[in-house]
Amino acid sequence: MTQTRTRSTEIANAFAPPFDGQAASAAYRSALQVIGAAEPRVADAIRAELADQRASLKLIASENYASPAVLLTMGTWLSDKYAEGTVGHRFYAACQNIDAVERLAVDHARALFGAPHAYVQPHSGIDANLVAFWAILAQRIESPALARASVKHVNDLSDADWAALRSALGNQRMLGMALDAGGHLTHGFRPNISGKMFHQSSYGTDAHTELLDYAEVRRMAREFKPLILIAGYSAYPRKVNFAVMREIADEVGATLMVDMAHFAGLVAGKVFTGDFDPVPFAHVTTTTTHKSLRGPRGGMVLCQPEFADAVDRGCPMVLGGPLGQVMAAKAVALAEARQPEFATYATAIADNAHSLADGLMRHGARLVTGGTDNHLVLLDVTSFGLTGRQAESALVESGIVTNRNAIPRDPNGAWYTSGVRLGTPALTSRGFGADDMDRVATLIVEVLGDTRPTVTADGSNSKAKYALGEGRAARTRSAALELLDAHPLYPGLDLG
Ligand code: DSN
Repeated sequence: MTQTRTRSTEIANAFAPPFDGQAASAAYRSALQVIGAAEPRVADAIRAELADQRASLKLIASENYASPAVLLTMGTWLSDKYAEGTVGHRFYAACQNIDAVERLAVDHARALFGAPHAYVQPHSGIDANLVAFWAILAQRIESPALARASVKHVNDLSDADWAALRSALGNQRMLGMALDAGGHLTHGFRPNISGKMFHQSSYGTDAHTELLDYAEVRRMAREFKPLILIAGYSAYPRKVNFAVMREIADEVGATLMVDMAHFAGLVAGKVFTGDFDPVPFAHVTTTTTHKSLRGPRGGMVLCQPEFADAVDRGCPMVLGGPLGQVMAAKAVALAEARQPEFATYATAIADNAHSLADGLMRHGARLVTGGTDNHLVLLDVTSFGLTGRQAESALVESGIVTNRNAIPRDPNGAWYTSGVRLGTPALTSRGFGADDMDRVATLIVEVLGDTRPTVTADGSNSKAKYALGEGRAARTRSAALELLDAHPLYPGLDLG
């Protein structure tokens, strides 16, 4: 009886977990009442964020919409507990409930990805990468140094041996994908801590095809001899063959680390299988949990057994206390991703990216690599006479939220850029299909085709200022709203 009543209020689209609209509305109305009594401006911002997200086409490739179950799990007293250490081995008492949720998240992660070991404490992707770097350094540099000195713990090293070890830890090499080819700042670039830790070199993409050139990666790896070969990206629109990357790593004695933050959902949903699934090939795989995986904001590390102990020392080595409420939400999201419907969702993400790419190219737009086989498209906006910054702003003004992004060998640098990155995970969660994405492509081209750079006093084009054609933003916003209304965000959720 109860089940029948619950089902009658469940609202779903084909690509998102169903939820009880009445129950979720009641939960959020009550929560906002309680929050509003303490600081009304925060309650207002929470309400406004839902309204804003409902009213725009979200094409930021790294964002998504987590389910109400995932979101509600984060607003609980699991937040109030300190739980440094690992399941069953805590530095604090009374961690039985944190143990329960962390164990669940770990079990779901291992089963979902077929990973020998999972560590679900990282608070973000950067944290997950730091845990991975230090686990690799601990396993490959620190452990042999302890063995050579015949001691078990760093505290037992002589001052001279400790100084030698610190110097060795700070003198290792990392090879990763170049930023303007789609790599990520945490893969050894100077502004990030990883670039200050490692001597880094990066592989780009082929000048003509803009595709990853494995022969070039191999040549560089042989010459550079990195301790860590990193694969993974945040703006490369293609699959990576991880079997080949592992072969290269093995050949030069490197540890293969894959950062699958962007495409974890495609791995979980079996869009990327065989040589394109990183988990069996990488020694260590890192991810965020909030992008295509559609979980709470956070990170995670998967690894082969030889790195498990070192990875589990992530907190307190590089992380602050684990967030019990977020680990619990990771368990919920991973349980959702283990449902067969998640594979349907993941397939739709990739199909939608194809449709978006085809639509853009049909209108004459140039895409980096000429297309996509994952969840993102990198649009070169130079043919519209715009910088990435102008394109990003004109699109946002028209109700289409994207982010500017460098393209390979970008003439406009990393701030203004010459590209816009578009991703389909979020709109797919709303139930958008291939035809809808084709319509979105048309809207994007209409806006960019109707945007002109402002001419500055010296007669050159501004890189930031622009003008949109009369009425363009309003027309596109209204066309976008038609699409958005047909695919409501959190249907049945009414804040009152
Ligand atoms: N911020 C994420 C992205 O947008 O790709 C990665 O850090």
